[in-house]
Amino acid sequence: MLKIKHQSKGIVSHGISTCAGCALELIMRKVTEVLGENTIVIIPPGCAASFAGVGNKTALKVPGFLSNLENAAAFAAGIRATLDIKGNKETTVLVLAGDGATVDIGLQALSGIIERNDRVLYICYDNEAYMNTGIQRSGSTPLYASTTTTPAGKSRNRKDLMQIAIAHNIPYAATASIHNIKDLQRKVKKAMNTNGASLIHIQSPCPTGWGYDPSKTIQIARLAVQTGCWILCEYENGKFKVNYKPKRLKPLEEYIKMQNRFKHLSSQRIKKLQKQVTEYFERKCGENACHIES
Ligand SMILES: Cc1ncc(C[n+]2csc(CCOP(=O)(O)OP(=O)(O)O)c2C)c(N)n1
Ligand code: SF4
Ligand SMILES: [Mg+2]
Repeated sequence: MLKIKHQSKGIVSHGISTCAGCALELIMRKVTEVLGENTIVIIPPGCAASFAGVGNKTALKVPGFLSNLENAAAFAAGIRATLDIKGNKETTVLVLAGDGATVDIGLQALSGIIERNDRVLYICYDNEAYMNTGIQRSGSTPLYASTTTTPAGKSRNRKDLMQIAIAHNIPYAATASIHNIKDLQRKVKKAMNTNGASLIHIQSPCPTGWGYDPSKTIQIARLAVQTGCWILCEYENGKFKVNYKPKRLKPLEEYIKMQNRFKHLSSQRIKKLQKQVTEYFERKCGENACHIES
């Protein structure tokens, strides 16, 4: 069973300026609860920058840097190399980056740390758009989701970050969801103990950008997994496994009807999206992995 050290609680202060119901705040609290105080955090610009603080005040009890959007992983690699030269193997170097910083603007630096196998834990909190600058579409925005730069719905599929990491044969990579904190913390523990690069891709529901009631964040996260829109999986020692395969996927509509970013969808588009989600799920889990509830 996963044991969390009590002294590592409370690394993130209260009164953070994230929006009400923001999943990112919960992610930050639950990740640092596992990592403890012997951690250095690199955060690129984005909503997570609110943890780095304003002026001479910070919201974190651990040291860190606000990097550029394109080079959080390179910052982390430099810090890791310095710690290694000093003989410090214990400190965890963590990157906490958004999806834009990860799958688009910082992808090259991320690829670099995986190729060199730098012992850095890279966490991508994925709110599925460039939220901090006004909800612009990113490479991780799902098909048909409306953003300020795709008001009629995005016409492209999202990038598959796990697949990108697997193509590099990363020692450890996983996806996680905030509706299952136990699974998330188990994966953080594994990643922090990996002797090389590790990646955790966590879906981070965003009431402001997705347009839903802030009290529904956990429900939305759970529905994403139950409908197959977010697949819980791991890649370890060259082996891929899906952690949760529901016998029946819930219909996609249960997930998207709660969010304004999908409210413009015609029934034809919902059908197309359902087909895409089911096919993707089957590819990951093996054919006929599950049925759709009717
Ligand atoms: C090279 C570069 N381009 C654009 C920006 C402006 N910018 C700052 S934060 C941000 C959004 C980042 O999006 P994401 O990484 O998804 O994090 P989120 O805001 O969604 O938390 C952008 C575009 C920048 N800082 N650097
Ligand atoms: S815009 Fe979204 S991700 Fe950013 S702080 Fe608000 S709820 Fe969180
Ligand atoms: Mg984002």
